[in-house]
Amino acid sequence: MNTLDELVEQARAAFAAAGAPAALENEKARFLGKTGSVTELLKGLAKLAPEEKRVRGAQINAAKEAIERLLAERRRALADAELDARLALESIDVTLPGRKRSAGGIHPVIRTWMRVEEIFRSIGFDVADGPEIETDWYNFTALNNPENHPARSMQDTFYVDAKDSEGKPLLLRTHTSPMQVRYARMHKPPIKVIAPGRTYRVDSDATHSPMFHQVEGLWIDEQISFADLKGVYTDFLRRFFESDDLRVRFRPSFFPFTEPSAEIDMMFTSGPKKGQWLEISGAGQVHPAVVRNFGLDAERYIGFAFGSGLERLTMLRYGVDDLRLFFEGDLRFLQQFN
Ligand code: 2U9
Repeated sequence: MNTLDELVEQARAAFAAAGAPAALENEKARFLGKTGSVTELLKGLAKLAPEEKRVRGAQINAAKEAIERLLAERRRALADAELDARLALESIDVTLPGRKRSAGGIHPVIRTWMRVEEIFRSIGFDVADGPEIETDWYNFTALNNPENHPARSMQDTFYVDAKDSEGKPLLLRTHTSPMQVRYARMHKPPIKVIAPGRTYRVDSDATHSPMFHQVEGLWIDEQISFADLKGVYTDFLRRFFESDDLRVRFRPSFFPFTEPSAEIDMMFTSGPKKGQWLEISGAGQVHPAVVRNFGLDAERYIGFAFGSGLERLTMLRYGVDDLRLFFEGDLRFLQQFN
């Protein structure tokens, strides 16, 4: 083997031994760089006679081209190996299950809200809507709440940093009643309306949330009585809880906006809560002062009202024992309702 062939073989061995692109480029410099062996051989040509120079020059160039080919091959092999290694590392397992984008669901309290609307609409009640930020008059005064009533204090009511046209601070409604006052002032009797919605009170513990939901009802006509209220509410509860023999009783109570007032209790006659009286709502005959605030003659018109917490109705219907579950946003809880 002549020295040029040996040089090519040395380059082949050196390139093969280079395990990474950087090492390969170092080996390239040893053969083809400015002071590399091939370059040195080419420099030596200057000393030769013209004929010898031509023959030797061609031989050296052939060796140089062979080394360049070996270098290109090795570069490609190393690049391929690097790509293979990356592909193996980043490979996608196409047999894995896809990431699901799951559909949202209806919150259990909203489900109750929808159910309550459907039942009351079916017996001729309209559904009122209204603002969550209210004036003092609609939330308290129109509902016969005395000026010094504790519910009006900052400890019980969220006040907003803005005033109404009378200069009184606006507030987050503490019940859905103001919607009914607005409705009653805009409609003529007979009035049959429910007002479901969000309400706010400064209260937060295991059984109270600062934001909760209520549904209230108002029925104003000339010839109605507590018996009508009891009939309507019993029908509602039986349909809501899908229990035809559910029992209902009224107990005396007090609210500023009704006189007389009552607590409504109900009792299941089957199921896990069978035989226990459960407080479910409040009710009463609308106070004459409130009827006058609708712009109506309190001697001619009589009104009945009721109110219930949508969370309470939901807890009893589904057997949920902790109010906080409704507000934590835990999908393990919420998914059970969809
Ligand atoms: C007007 C006049 C009277 C609505 C009523 C109740 C009794 C009542 C509570 C039950 C639990 C609210 O969610 S709760 O804390 N409500 O007990 N609500 S009578 O009376 C009205 C409503 C509107 C114009």
